[in-house]
Amino acid sequence: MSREPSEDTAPAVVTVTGAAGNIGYAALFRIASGAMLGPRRRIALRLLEIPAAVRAAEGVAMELADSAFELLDSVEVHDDPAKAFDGASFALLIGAKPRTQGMERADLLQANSGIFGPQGRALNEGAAEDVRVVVVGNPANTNALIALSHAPDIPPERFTALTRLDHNRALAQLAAKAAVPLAEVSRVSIWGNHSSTQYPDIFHARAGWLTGEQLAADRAWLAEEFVPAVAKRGAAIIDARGVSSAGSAASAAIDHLRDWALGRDFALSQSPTGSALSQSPTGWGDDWTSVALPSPGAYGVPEGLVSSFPARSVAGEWLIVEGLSINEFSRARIDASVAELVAERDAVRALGLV
Ligand code: NAX
Repeated sequence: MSREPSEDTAPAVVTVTGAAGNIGYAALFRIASGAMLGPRRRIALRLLEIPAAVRAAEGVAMELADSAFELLDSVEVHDDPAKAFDGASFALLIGAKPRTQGMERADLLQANSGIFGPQGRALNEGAAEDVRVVVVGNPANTNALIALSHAPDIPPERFTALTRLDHNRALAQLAAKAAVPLAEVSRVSIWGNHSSTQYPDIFHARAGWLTGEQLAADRAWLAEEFVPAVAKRGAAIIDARGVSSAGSAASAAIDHLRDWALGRDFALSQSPTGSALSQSPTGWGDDWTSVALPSPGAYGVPEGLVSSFPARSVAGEWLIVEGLSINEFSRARIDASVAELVAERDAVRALGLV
């Protein structure tokens, strides 16, 4: 890594890949408006696209200029990862190769390694020392694994994958079920892969006065309605909109990086209902969020696998919530999702991609 950590007074370099795509378009304006790094941090945006979409990304850059964001220091458009990641403190890796009809998993992983391998190397060479990476492009967990394995000089825990959208979906579903405001729902966990095998765990949750055990008492509802509703919400959105989630995915990526960099105190200070919780030393109270990060071997997840855990960001680092009891219902589902991640990791290993 070539650069010193960025200072608060200097603009933060934020690199967004897939910048002309749906999620990129939904994310960039909010990042430039201060939703991610707060109302005082200036931002230098670097947009990375494939050559065929550079013109479209330049159009997005024109619209960003036309929005006259006071915090927006500069916008550059690149098709070269080395230039796009130079000095980056934040990287949203959104652009990825979608699965097309008839494509095998190995083909998908191979195609994405052609994106996330070089991007990992470019981050390794040029990113700022304090770089934080969130992989959004699917298969997000394994793409993050590929990227970090090409970035030996960056601590692996700086590479994360997005399961905050799944977390937010679970919060919304639970608030609706318990008929309480969303701000009264806490302690939900997403485990495993950002895929249909993911496991949204509510056994430790709270919704208003209801405890996790009370919420989960109806096991048929839990197994047949809640878990699939969260895991398959992406497909339901495609069914309704005709295109995949973009606004909610962008919003979740921004939540993820904001909490990671600034902590929960900051998020709550901006929220209409958060003032009481922000009295706790870390700002999290007894709440947490969900993040896919390289496993330290916690909760039986093999070390190094990029898997989703309940976590809190404290002083700029994600800390996995320790000591949660895992019952049989949860164990079976966590193990199934982790088995899928192991299979993906073994496939990329067999192809020599990590
Ligand atoms: P779009 O197809 O609208 O946009 C993707 C953009 O990435 C395109 O503009 C494309 O030119 C660009 N791109 C492709 N290869 C690139 C490369 N090597 N460097 C830079 N840019 C590149 O897709 P969009 O709807 O924005 O979704 C992006 C990714 O997010 C997909 O992989 C999608 O599956 C994934 N998602 C992940 C979610 C999550 O929670 N982790 C939820 C939403 C979404 O499904």
